[in-house]
Amino acid sequence: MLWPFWSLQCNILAPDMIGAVVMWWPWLKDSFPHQAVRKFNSLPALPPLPSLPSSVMLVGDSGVGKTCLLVRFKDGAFLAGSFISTVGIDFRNKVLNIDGVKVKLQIWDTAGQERFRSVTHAYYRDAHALLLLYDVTNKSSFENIQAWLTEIHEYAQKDVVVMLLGNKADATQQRVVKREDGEKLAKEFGVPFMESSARSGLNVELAFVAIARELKHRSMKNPDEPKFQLHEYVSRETKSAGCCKS
Ligand SMILES: Nc1nc2c(ncn2[C@@H]2O[C@H](COP(=O)(O)OP(=O)(O)OP(=O)(O)O)[C@@H](O)[C@H]2O)c(=O)[nH]1
Ligand SMILES: [Mg+2]
Repeated sequence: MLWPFWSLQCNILAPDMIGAVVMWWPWLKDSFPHQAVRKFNSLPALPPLPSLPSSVMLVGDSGVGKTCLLVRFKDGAFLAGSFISTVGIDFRNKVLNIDGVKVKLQIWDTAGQERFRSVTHAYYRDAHALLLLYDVTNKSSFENIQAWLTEIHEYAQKDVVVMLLGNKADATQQRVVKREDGEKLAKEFGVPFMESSARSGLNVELAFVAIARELKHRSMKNPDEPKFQLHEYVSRETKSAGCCKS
């Protein structure tokens, strides 16, 4: 008994419904994205990016350019003028965003002078990474690298990340250490290597980014992520930048 009544209602309502949808379609269509945005906005705020604190130490003979390298990285400037040797130890912080992860670098600028060596020794243990510098215009700073590595093995953690930097690559006239010699030494000790210049900025950012990537990879330990190869990354990036010719 209800059937005729229901079919009658459908016949009356259906054309009205279709008409209504057609009439209101522009409004309905436009309102969907707004709804979506409103829903999205009402979601709770995303948690802040994870942050990894990492301690990096700059080591090497006095005058190789440790302080200048740090100032170039932190402030993007070169400390020209008279050389003021670091007394004891100093530090600066810089946060890098590595693939969505904040890597908070605490960078320790050590004094290269012999008389401060005991101060430096006390800080090795807490370092996650070491940037070991020599000066391409100073042969003895290069010859002392082996002694620095011995000291690092004695005082630093076993798994500390070490990278060798031949600094002052801009000083072509005064150069006494060839890039190939730096590469050879680094290969011998199994550490990544690049030449840098605090004056021109060559490879300064890259050196710290490479270290940050390695430290991030070590602490995240994401099994889905392919293993980060610091040596390969450094040689690929330095080659692609065409950086090391001088
Ligand atoms: N041409 C050139 N000069 C540089 C470069 N980096 C540093 N210098 C100069 O080298 C001198 C020593 O630089 P610093 O950064 O103070 O050396 P350091 O290694 O911190 O020395 P200590 O604090 O005594 O251990 C300064 O006169 C700088 O101007 C560079 O990349 N190129
Ligand atoms: Mg210094």
